[in-house]
Amino acid sequence: MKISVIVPVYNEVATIQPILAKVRKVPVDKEIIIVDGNSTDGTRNLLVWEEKQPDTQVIYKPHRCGRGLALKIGMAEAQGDIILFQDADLELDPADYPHLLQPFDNPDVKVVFGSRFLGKPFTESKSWQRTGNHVISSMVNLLFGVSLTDAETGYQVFRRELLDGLVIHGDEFDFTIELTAKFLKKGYTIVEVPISFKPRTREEGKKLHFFDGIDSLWTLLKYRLID
Ligand SMILES: Nc1nc2c(ncn2[C@@H]2O[C@H](COP(=O)(O)OP(=O)(O)O)[C@@H](O)[C@H]2O)c(=O)[nH]1
Ligand SMILES: [Mg+2]
Repeated sequence: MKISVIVPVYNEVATIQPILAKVRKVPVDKEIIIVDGNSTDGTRNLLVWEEKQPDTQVIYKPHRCGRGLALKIGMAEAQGDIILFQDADLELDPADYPHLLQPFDNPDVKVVFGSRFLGKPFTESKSWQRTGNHVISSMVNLLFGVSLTDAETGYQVFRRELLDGLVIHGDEFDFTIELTAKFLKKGYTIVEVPISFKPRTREEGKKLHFFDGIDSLWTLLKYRLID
């Protein structure tokens, strides 16, 4: 089973090398596809070195492209059996890959999400991001009759064959919830496994904003109603 690890990057000069080192340490057969949305902070100079590695391909976009578009560009190049998205910050830990991949031993499993919140009490985190995630997951559960704990996780892992005929419109952070909605609409069961999570601050480079959460709710309603 080969894994296509797709890495969307925008101005991650401090973390791109450490995260790639962590990805390469995981003992699974994989290809790494990095899509840079025209970084201006020196990330590109580092990517020039990274692409010398035989397992790594870098796509440089000449203009800014959002996280969603970067993922779509990466998926179009993917050759693996399983698609896995890896953000270029250090919030999610590649050491969790074996847990994320284990459910695919069952041929009926098509989609696995890594949940930042599964098995942890809601009171553990008080941030607005945690509350926002809870609101969005609750809305997904209500609209689709499921019981997910982290519908907006970065670790959305799935068989590449699911890309056949799949159209995702969102080019920004709305990509994630649109993908979740479309998997559920197609009737796929999403298996959740717990993952570790180290949230970063805006000062450390976080690019997700409150407004992206509002956008997600709107996107969710839209794709519950239309395709
Ligand atoms: N190509 C590209 N990647 C982006 C863009 N914005 C964010 N990213 C990447 O997407 C990932 C997630 O960004 P982050 O700010 O941590 O958002 P969060 O983890 O969803 O809260 C990181 O690897 C970012 O570098 C963008 O406009 N273009
Ligand atoms: Mg992040």
